[in-house]
Amino acid sequence: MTTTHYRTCSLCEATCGVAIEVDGDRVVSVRGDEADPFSRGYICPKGTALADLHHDPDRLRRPLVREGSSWREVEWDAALDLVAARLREIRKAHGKHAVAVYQGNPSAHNLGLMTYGQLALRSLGTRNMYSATSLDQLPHMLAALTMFGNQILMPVPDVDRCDLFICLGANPLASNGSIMTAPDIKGRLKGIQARGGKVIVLDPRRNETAEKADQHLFVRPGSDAALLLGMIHVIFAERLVRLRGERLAVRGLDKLRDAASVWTPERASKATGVSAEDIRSLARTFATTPRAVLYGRIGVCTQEFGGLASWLCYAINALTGHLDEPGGLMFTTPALDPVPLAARLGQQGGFARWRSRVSGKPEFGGELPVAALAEEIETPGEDQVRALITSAGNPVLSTPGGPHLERALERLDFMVSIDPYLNETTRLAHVILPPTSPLERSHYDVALAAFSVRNVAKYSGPVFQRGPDQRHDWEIYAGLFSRMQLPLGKRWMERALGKLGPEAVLEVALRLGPHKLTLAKLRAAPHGIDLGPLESRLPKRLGSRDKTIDLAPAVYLGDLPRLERAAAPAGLVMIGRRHLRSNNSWLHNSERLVKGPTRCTLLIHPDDAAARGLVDGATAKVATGRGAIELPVEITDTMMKGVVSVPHGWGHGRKGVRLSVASTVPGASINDIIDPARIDALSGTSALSGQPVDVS
Ligand SMILES: Nc1nc2c(c(=O)[nH]1)N[C@H]1C(S)=C(S)[C@@H](COP(=O)(O)OP(=O)(O)OC[C@H]3O[C@@H](n4cnc5c(=O)[nH]c(N)nc54)[C@H](O)[C@@H]3O)O[C@H]1N2
Ligand SMILES: Nc1nc2c(c(=O)[nH]1)N[C@H]1C(S)=C(S)[C@@H](COP(=O)(O)OP(=O)(O)OC[C@H]3O[C@@H](n4cnc5c(=O)[nH]c(N)nc54)[C@H](O)[C@@H]3O)O[C@H]1N2
Ligand code: SF4
Ligand SMILES: [Mo]
Repeated sequence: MTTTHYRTCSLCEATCGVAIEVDGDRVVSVRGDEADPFSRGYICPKGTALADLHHDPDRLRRPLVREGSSWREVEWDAALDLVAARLREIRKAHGKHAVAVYQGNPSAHNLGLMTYGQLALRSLGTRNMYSATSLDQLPHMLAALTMFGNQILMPVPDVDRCDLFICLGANPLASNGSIMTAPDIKGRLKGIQARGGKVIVLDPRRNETAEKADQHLFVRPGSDAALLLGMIHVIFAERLVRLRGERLAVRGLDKLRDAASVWTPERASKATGVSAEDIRSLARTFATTPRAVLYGRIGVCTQEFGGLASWLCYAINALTGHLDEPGGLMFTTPALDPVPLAARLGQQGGFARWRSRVSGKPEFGGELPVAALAEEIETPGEDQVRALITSAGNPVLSTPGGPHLERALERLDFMVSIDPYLNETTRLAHVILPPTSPLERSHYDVALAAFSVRNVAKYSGPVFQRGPDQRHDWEIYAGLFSRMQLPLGKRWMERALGKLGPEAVLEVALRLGPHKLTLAKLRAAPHGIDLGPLESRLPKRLGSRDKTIDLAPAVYLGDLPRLERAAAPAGLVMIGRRHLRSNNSWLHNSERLVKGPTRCTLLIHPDDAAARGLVDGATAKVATGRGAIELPVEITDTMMKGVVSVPHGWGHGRKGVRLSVASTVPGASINDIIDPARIDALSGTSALSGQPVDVS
C-alpha cells in the first residue's frame, strides 16, 4: 500500500510543491504537485533527488568522533557531552570570540535552523560569525539596509506582471531563480514574451536564460556598476527620471546624478564592452516601459564592485518609477513576516560596526566576511579563533582559497560539523553531528517565502518519523546549547522545545503576521495557500525612521573613485556557472544527477582557444597565483572573448571523504585557484568572478 505526501522541495529557492509516494519506509516516486497553487506541478530534475538523498547509504545517521584518521560512531548523549565540554573549555580559556561559526546555504531551507538554530548561535556572542552570505547576497542586503532601512528588505521582481525583464548577472534557467522565489521561472519568463513583452540578458556568457531571451549583450565581468552608471547618466541627461513623488519620498537624487555625471555611455562602453548605443537604448527602453524591472543577482554581487553594482540595481528601478509598482521590483507581504520580527530582536542589521581583528574587514549583520576566517584561525593573539562550528556548510569547496582554509582548519583545537555527510570540510572536524533528512522533518519556508514573487504560505509535516537515534538540526542545537549553559539553551528550553518543536515559533509568528494565519489553517491546506499577487508596500514598510528611500547612501559615494580608477584586465578572466542538475557542492552523490557528460569543464571562446592552441576535449591547465587545476576544454561562442567559465562545487577526490558516487566524478574545485584576497573592498564579499587566469 502506498501513500502520497504533499510538501515543498527544500533543495533550492523555487519552493516547488512535490507529491511524494511512499511505500513503508521507501520513497516510490517524487512528482510535481499539480495542486500546489504556486508551482502547479513544475519540478526540476533535482526534485526527484530528494529520494536519493534520503536513501543515500553514505548519508550519516549517527554521530561520528574522529580518532586520527578513522571515525567511531557514538551515542548522541556522549557526542553532545563531548562537544559541549570542548567548546566550554575553549570559551573559558580564551573567551567567547575564540569559538567561530560558519553557516552554509541549506540553513535557509531548514525550519529548525531558521528559528531555534539562528537564535542559539547568536547567543554564543562571538564576533567570529561567518556564513555563505559573504559569498553571495551580502551586497543586496547592504543595499537593502542603507537604502530601505532593513537588511532583509530586499525587493523582488514582479515577473508575472512585467513587460520588460532585464536580467543582469543571473541565470534563472539553471538556478531556478534566487532572491526571486518563482517555481517554473522558465514558464514565467515565457509568459512575459507571450504577452508581448521582452526579456533582455546582460552576461559575460550567453547562458541558458539568454538563449531563450529576446536580446543578449555580453558585459565584461565586474563592470556592472559602470554599465548601470552609464544607463543612469542617460536617464538624467534625457530627462527620463520618473519618481513616484506622490507616494514615495527619496533622498540623494542630486548625489546620484553627480555620481553618474562622469559615466557617459562612451566611458561606460569602454569599461563594459557594451556599445554606447546599446547602453542608451537599454536606458530608454527601461525608463519608458511602464511595467519593467531590472533584476540583478549573484553575478552582480560576487565581484570586485559588488557593493556599488547592487546599490545601482535598486537605484535604477527607483529612479524610473519601477520600485514598489506592479510589474517592477516589489516588496513582499509574507505570512510569516521576518521584517518586524528582525526589528523586534534588534536584527535590522548594521554595517562596519566593528572590523575583523587581522585585516580589518567590515562586519555586516553581526557577521564577518568569510574571506577573513583562515587568517583569524592562523594569526596568534587575543581572540584568535581556536574552535569552529560548521553548520550546513562546506567552506573547503565553497570559499576561495579552499586549500589554505583546509590547512587552517587542521590547526584548530576543536572543530564540530553539523552535517549529514563526511565531505571535504567535515572530514577535518573532530566530531560530526548528522541531522535528519529533509523528509524526516517538518517544513515551512521562513526565509524564501519572504522573497517570493507571489505571497504564498505552505507548511508540510514530515514524510517519515525520525528514528529514536536521530536528531533534527534544532534538536542538536538544543542539546548542545543546554549543555553549554548559554542563555538560550537552558535545560527547560530544551525540554519545552523538545515537545513543541519549531512549530511553536512558527505558530506565534504566523498569528502575528499580516495574513493572520495559523498552523491549523496551513495543515488544512497541504498544497499551500495562495495569498495573492505582490502589493505596493511603501513607504510604510521602510525601516528608516523618516520613511524615505536613500538613493545615494554615503557608503557607496566613497567607493566611486575606486571604480573610476579600475582598468579592464589585459588577459583572460574566469567566471563561474551553475547547472540545473547540481546544487553548489553537495548533490553530487546522486547517481541520476551526475550521470552524463562531464560538467566540470572550461568554457572558452574559439579565438581564445585558438590563441593558446587548445582544441575541444583537450585538457587545459588553468593557473593563478594560488595554483592550477586541470579541466577538459569546451570551445564555445557562448563565452565572451577574454572570459572563461568553470563551475564551482566540484572536486570530490580529496582523501577521506565518504561520498562513493561523488568522489568518482571527475572535476576540480574552482576555489582551489581563486585568490581569497580578491574581495569587494567596500562590502567584504568575496569576488568569485573576474579572477585573472592563465590557460594553457
Ligand atoms: N567559486 C564560487 N564559489 C561559490 C559560489 C560560486 O558561484 N562560485 N557560490 C557561492 C554561494 S552562492 C553559496 S550559497 C555557497 C554555498 O556554500 P556552502 O553553504 O558552504 O556549501 P554547500 O555546497 O551549499 O554545502 C552545504 C552543506 O550542507 C550540508 N547539508 C545539506 N542539508 C543540510 C541540512 O539540512 N542540515 C545540515 N546541518 N547540513 C545540511 C551538505 O551536506 C553540505 O555539506 O557557495 C559559494 N561559493
Ligand atoms: N541548479 C542549481 N541551482 C542553484 C544553485 C546551484 O548550484 N545549482 N545554487 C543556488 C544558490 S546558492 C544561488 S546563490 C543561486 C544563484 O542564482 P543565479 O544568480 O541565477 O546564479 P548563476 O546561475 O550562477 O548565474 C550567475 C550569472 O552571472 C554571470 N556572471 C558572472 N560574473 C558576472 C559579472 O561580473 N557580471 C554579470 N553581469 N554577470 C556575471 C554568469 O555568467 C552567470 O550566468 O542559485 C541557486 N540555485
Ligand atoms: S526547482 Fe528543483 S530543486 Fe528547486 S525547489 Fe523546484 S524541484 Fe526542488
Ligand atoms: Mo548562494
